[in-house]
Amino acid sequence: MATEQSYIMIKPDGVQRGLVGEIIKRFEQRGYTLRALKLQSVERAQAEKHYADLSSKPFFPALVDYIISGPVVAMVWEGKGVVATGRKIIGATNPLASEPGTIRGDFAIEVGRNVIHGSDTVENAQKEIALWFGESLVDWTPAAKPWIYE
Ligand code: YYY
Ligand code: MG
Repeated sequence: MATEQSYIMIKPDGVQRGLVGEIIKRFEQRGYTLRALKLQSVERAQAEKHYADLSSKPFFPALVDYIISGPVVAMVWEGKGVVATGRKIIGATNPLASEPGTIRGDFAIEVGRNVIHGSDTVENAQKEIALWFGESLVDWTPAAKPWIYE
């Protein structure tokens, strides 16, 4: 049975613009299982760790300032193919290149205000989940599981 997990985070613009419910709905309705969720302010050091791979990029300081500019909603979603499918649900990094029907394609215009983060590989998802949640995921079995998986 699938246990793949992705770290999904609604960025401060998504929270400020009232998109939390809409974004959660898209993962929930697809059939993915919510394993952890919290609204939190982000320390600069935490944002820098999360985006450590991008620390040499010219946009890194602005990216960190953006992520710490207001509360974020941190989540772990689980299910078959959730990392790659989550990226499809989210859309391309630059919202102008994101297809309509994706979260960024429906709700964003600029790359520096692209509403949501999603892990890009299973390995990075595990690192990000450890960074944001440690071991504190909720273990539960959705009643709908046999209606989503054969
Ligand atoms: O995984 P994803 O969020 O789609 O893109 P990344 O290449 O990992 O970059 C992380 C984050 O950095 C992106 O969501 C917005 C920001 N960013 C930027 O501000 N300008 C760029 N040219 C590229 C990325
Ligand atoms: Mg990324």
